Amino acid sequence: MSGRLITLEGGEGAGKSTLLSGLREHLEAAGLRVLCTREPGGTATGERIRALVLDPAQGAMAAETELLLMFAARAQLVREVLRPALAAGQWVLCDRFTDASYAYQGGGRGVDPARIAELEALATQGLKPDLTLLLDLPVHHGRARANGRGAVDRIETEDDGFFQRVRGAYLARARAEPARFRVIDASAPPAEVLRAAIEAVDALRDGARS
Ligand code: Z5A
Repeated sequence: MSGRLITLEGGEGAGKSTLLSGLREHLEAAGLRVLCTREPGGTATGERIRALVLDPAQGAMAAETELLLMFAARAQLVREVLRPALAAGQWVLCDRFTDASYAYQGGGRGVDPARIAELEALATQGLKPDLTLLLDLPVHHGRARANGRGAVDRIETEDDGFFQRVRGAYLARARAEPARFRVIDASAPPAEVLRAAIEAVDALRDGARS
């Protein structure tokens, strides 16, 4: 039996981590084996790449360098964690995946999406999420939430224009693949965001059973 890959996406402060723990509880209560992971990261190699790519002390980084580092971490995660977990029948909740590269490095930094697609083919070996939950909210709203946390990573130092382009790229991807994406209003209270996500996940479970 093969598992399912569910990815959580959105701008900063959208509430992915909050939603992830609620979804995990829901799926485990339904008797499924759940694995939670994140990008960049999720493996020893990936976590070292994360520390490098998000370190504010790193200063300016070429867009291509940033993109390659994201995909280096992803290639490791796919081989070391995602493929084995899915093959063992686990349901994987992943905090960000390839859509984030199209949104941040494509939309935000202006890298040609055709170049990103080439790296996607190499790094993911055709692995696509079964469901992507896009937590959407106005940029200023998400930034206000994230700023409340204190420490700011290297990418969070970008201006509002960057994050508007990120949001636009995410929404364009959701429009292009409506069967895979579920766009959720992330400005709603946490319980409502979780309810909308559970509805989408349960539809996937029903599909998996039939
Ligand atoms: N990145 C990239 O550029 N390219 C790539 O390919 C990949 C990633 C994979 C790390 O991501 C960075 O890497 C990210 C994109 C880039 N950079 N930026 N910016 P990350 O996911 O680790 O970091 P993040 O985007 O900064 O996530 P976050 O700020 O930690 O947000 P979150 O997990 O979505 O939110 P949260 O921690 O659940 O909630 C934030 C706060 O809001 C917290 O106080 C909550 O209690 C509160 N909250 C949550 N939900 C609600 C609702 N519904 N109402 C009110 N308050 C809420």
